Amino acid sequence: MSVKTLILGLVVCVACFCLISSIAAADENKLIITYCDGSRQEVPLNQSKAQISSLTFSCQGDETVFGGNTYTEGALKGNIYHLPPNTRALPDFSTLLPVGSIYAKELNIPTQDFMQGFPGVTDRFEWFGVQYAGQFEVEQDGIYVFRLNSDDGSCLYIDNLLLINNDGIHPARSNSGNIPLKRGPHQIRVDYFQGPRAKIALQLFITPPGGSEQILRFGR
Ligand SMILES: [Ca+2]
Repeated sequence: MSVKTLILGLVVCVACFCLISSIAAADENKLIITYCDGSRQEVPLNQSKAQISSLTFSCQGDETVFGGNTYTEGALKGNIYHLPPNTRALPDFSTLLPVGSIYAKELNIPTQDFMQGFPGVTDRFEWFGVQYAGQFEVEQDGIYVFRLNSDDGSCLYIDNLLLINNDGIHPARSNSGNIPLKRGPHQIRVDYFQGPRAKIALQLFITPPGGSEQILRFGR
């Protein structure tokens, strides 16, 4: 693959993903990619094909930090909403029309730059919301602890009961709650919104009885 082809492929990504601010050929064997956050990466030409495939995949919006566009059995389904600028708290999503949907096997977005976080079906980096809903199963009766970390606001509902309220505009912040659950399936809902830049975060953890904290996984 020639340097020209590589650069063309990457420029396509620049146009639709906006992670890269510039690309230059360092020499015959390397490219220098400068990302929008100012970081730089030297990519040897023999590894560039994989790099481009990865970036092109991102360009297609097929996988984002918030989930993918492909239906995945057992995954959380997230409906995405545009919010008015200066939204200060979670809206009542039932009064809004979604602009699209995504599927997520986990919510595991540690604090990161807002430029890396948008749900694919919209090009918004801020002022959007996602309402995730689905099911999870527990293997034994007992008290389960949940922890919800987010930037900005989020709320967790288990079996239609509000368990964690982490709403509002704020940097990454965790709130926890515990609930007795019977063995078997349970309904879950996570409401989230990204207000202003410059950071995003959304993580949902579970601690089973006698166990250690882990990211809650959905589907296979
Ligand atoms: Ca934010």
